Amino acid sequence: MTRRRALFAAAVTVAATLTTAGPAAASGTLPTVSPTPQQIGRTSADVPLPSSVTLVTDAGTDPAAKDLLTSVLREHGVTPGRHGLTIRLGSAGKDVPEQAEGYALSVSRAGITIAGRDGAGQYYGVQTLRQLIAGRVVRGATVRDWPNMPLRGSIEGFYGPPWTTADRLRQIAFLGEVKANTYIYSAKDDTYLRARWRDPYPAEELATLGQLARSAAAHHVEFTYALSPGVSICFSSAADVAAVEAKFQSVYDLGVRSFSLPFDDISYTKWNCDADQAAFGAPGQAAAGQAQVSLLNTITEKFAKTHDGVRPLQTVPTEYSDLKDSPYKTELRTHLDPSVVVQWTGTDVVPPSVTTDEAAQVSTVYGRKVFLWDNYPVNDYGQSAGRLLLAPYAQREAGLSRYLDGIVSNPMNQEAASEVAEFGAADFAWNDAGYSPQRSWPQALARLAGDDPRATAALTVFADLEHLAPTFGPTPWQPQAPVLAAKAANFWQRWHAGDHRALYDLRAYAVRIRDAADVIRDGRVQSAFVTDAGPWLDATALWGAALVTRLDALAAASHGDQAKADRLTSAADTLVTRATAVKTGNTNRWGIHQALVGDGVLDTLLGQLREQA
Ligand code: LOG
Repeated sequence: MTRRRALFAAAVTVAATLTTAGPAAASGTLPTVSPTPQQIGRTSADVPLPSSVTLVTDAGTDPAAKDLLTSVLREHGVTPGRHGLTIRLGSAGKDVPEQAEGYALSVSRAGITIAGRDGAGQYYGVQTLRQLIAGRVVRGATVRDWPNMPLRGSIEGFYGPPWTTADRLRQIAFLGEVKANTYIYSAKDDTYLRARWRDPYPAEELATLGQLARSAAAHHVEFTYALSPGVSICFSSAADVAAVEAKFQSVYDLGVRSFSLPFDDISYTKWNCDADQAAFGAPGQAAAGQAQVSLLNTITEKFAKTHDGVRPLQTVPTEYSDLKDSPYKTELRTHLDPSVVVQWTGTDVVPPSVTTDEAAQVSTVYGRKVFLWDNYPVNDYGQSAGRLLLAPYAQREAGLSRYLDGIVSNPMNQEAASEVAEFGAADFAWNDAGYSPQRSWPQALARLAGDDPRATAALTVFADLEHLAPTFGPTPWQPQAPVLAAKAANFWQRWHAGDHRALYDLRAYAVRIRDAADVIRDGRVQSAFVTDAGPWLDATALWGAALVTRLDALAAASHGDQAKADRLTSAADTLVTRATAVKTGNTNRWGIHQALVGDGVLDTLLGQLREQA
């Protein structure tokens, strides 16, 4: 069997295991665990959760995993102690997968065992156990699981207002929850990372970074510190190289063990100092490659390899979004230390899809696996002005784990709203063969809605209206409002065929649009998401009310009450005017903009309905 077919077969096996999964309340079924485990089976009856359990640890028990287990148990009113059901958490155990970060979990009446290949594996075993608890029972199951890609998570790499510390702490906790292990701190407008990269941190900034680093460690997330000196560095200056080292040292001292030197979005056809002309020759692609390689190799030798526990250095090359070989890439392929991890965004910066063929090509030109910097759901560019990007993580081909070191998603300036797409990215990076947007997206929405079924349904309606995923060109890679568009098409077909009941079906959905904001605000939806989505929720309520009113106008007209129809038409016009006037906050690089909702679908439908009434 070829590798491709093997992956396909694995995907089918996983899907087959999970087709039996259903609502947690139904007996005999397993809840959907996310990210999709490599192997999971229903191997035992449910195990009642007693009020006290015996927690057995060993010398290799991971402290973060133990803390998580303790807090999960306490959330369910269970006291970890010396009586009751035995829960073992540690490094020893049979059937532990050999892969890094892997774990084996078994739940039966004889006890619960979580054994990790390493600390992260134990932590992920507990994250899975958390999802197997349903009310007062733990679903009897056996899991063997490991990630397909070693690096998974997010890169705060956008332009515009950087995240706050609260955003970052929330993000780090979220990443741990979805078994992602990487947060790259690379905000474009964080002055100490780019414009003022040489300047040492003031004490207060260092204290905040220390807090983030500690939180990351507690969630098994590698806080990756990314310094972007390319805007002004003199590559041949010993003082500048020392400034990079000093900056890295200052965060190393806080416990940071992962570092990056990104060279994206700089000019590589001019030098920042005359000395570089003497050292590397006339400016140009090959010379820029040489200069960057010299810095990356020096920092690898003098910093990464001389400091305890430091991970391989990462970089973003200046050519990060194409596949073609070039003098620049030849320099990196030929001379860059093989340990250095190279990022790539997929084609065209915001790619309409990422295929295994492309990843294979780019790994050949860079001479190593690449680390995908995935520009979704970032919304810092012109085409995304006025948008929240809430579509599923999609169009990434199963099999990418063969060519990728990992995936980090570049999120929106809106942290909590970004978790919808990031959830999918983490799921895909864990198990690309088993990934399904249709299964993962509802899970992501349910999680944000605090598993509140009404709020999840409302969030699903809302997310359909924020589904457009733009590219740098005119053509989106995911369409706007596919569910509403299908309902509108179905409505017109039936309406023109004389089936006037169609109006009531569409009206029922219009009511759901109108009420979505209230349901989301009243439900158990994460409050940070409600804040992020505020303007778009306000606009949705008005657009929904306009749609309901237009449909009522059409109903009145079709019953021959034209006066009522006219009154309603004018009321709907007012609602449309108000909906169009709802603006975003000044939260993004594109500034204050109309908060777009279902644009191209909802407004078109309203226009068509107006003509009929
Ligand atoms: C930037 C990134 C930005 C993104 C989307 C990379 C490697 N760099 O074109 O900071 O958020 O596009 O606008 C970028 O993607 N360059």
